[in-house]
Amino acid sequence: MQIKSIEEYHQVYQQSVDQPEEFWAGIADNFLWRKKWDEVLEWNFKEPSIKWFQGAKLNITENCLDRHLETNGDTPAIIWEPNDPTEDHRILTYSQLHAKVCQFANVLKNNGTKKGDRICIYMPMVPELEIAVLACARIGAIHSVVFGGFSAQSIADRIKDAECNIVITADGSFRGTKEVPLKSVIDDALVQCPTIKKVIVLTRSRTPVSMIKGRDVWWEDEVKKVETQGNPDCPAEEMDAEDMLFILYTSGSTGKPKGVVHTCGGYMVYTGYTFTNAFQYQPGEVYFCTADIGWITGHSYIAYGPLTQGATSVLFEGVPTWPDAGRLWDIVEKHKVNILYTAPTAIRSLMSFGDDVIKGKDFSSLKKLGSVGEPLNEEAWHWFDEKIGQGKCPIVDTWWQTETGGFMISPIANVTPLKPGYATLPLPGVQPLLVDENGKEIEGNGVSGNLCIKFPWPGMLRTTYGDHERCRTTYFATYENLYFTGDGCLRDEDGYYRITGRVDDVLNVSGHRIGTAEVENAINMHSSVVESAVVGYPHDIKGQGVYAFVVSPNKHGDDELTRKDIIMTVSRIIGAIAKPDKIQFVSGLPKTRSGKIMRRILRKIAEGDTGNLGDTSTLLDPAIVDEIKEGAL
Ligand code: 6R9
Repeated sequence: MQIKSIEEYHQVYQQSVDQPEEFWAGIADNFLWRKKWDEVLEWNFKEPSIKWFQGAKLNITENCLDRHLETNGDTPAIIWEPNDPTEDHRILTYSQLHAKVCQFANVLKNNGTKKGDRICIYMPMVPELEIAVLACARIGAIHSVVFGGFSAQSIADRIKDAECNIVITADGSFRGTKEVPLKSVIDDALVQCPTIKKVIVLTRSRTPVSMIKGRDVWWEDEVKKVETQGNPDCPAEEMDAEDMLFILYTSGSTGKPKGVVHTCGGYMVYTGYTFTNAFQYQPGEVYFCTADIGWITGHSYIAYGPLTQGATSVLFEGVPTWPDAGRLWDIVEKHKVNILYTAPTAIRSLMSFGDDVIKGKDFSSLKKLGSVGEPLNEEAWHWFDEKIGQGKCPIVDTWWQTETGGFMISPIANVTPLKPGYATLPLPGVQPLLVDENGKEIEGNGVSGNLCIKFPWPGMLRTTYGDHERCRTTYFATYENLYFTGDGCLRDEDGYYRITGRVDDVLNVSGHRIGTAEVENAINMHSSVVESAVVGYPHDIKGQGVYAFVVSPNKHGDDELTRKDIIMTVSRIIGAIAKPDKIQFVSGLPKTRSGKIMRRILRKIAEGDTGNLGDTSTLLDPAIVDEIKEGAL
């Protein structure tokens, strides 16, 4: 599947556009199918209805595990590095991972799980998280992983939306010096979730927990039961290519996160194909993706993609800044990492600690670097290239989304000539285009517009769980017959793509997608808030920070306290990742006569660009703008 030269890239790219079905059938031939497809693709972007490899039968875990056993059973699949560097690391070979996945799949069966059930996973970054994910896939249960930083309320919303019946969690998790009581957060969430019949709890932190009789069981006890049953194997459930594999919730412009649905066949083909190409993975290489499995990057490029290719991955439980800001570099040195895939926010943060923390570290094992989540600014690009890559590693800046399942626009390591700040060229099989406000294609080079995709690719989302109409209106209704990404984009003179950021009301804070409406809803729940408007502003480390304009009568006159209370409310409702960085109290918001908040103006004020606020004549009360400008933080 690997493309080896830029000439070959151009030739294969053209073929993928001219004969997409032949192209994808060729790629899919590299995977293990119980039965091959009757039809490669059937689609329309109107409904939308997208079906890849119809009629094919498979189980993705046979591709991730079983097919490597004979030749690569002793190859490490996971090298787990714990939060605390003084604790021993763990290695799981493909054979061991296979055995553990089968064992836990039997635990799930013993606890009543059936094909098609939805299972919520809320766990620390330990091998058991990956085992839980794969065990679900093994028996055809649909996982919905919720990132460990989300609040009880966010978990409850996700469990209810997907009508999950089982939760898999741990007593607690370690992140740096912090201990997060995961089980206790789950207990708070479950007060609202009568559909949950079982909670399986892994021992990790020894944080005290309360176990509810009949509902809560320990992971270790359940595994012992399977052992005494003498039932180590678990044959993989045969799945249709278009059966659901998982749901992953992500933020959009509206208040409620949506459950993006991926299916078995296309997602498998797409993550495997993109992983092996972009990183040019070679057998024996050690690959380290610093993302959390709670996000799509972890799903596609810690779990499924690398495993389909028999790769060795480092799984890291902790944070890059503990015990000190040299932790990632220590891991690179300790495990002789060859490919490091991380995020601009981490690069900028580590850069800010200066050269002392990288002095004396051994980066010689590194061959390839990668970045994801937000635009990689040039300063960070050069630092990453020079200080970490020692000027000898290509930087693979991968643009993609939860909805796309895998890389869309990305360099191919050592094949695509690079340009700092650019995701470069679409991978073969991906057909991007830029459109103007009216959906008219902007042709040629040296142009900017809204980024759309005009032809399906196997890894794309199929629906949003329980609400297909929402999928249609969000992605397929803005521009006819196009998938709209929500991103703005520049295509330069050479046809290279540079993503400029979201053009909708979605913020990208430290690479995490946060809907402004979601944060506003949370802020508005606070008793001394009348209304609020949230926008993003440039932030040196996080990329974007959260700036909230809040109308509050503030009866007690203690802004500082109210500010803290509001931040606490947002943490409680959504999770710490959505906390406002700045809160400005205002007596009113700039609104049009029809009552619409003029976010354009607030965005400019938050960015500190108040020189030219544009046309304010349609405002109901133009004076409010001066007040907000004066009080800007
Ligand atoms: C994989 C992931 C998707 C949004 C996307 C865009 C931004 C991701 C990027 C990038 C510039 C890159 N984004 N990768 N922007 N360059 N290489 O991050 O998925 O969490 O769904 O976010 O992230 O704005 O639309 P997700």
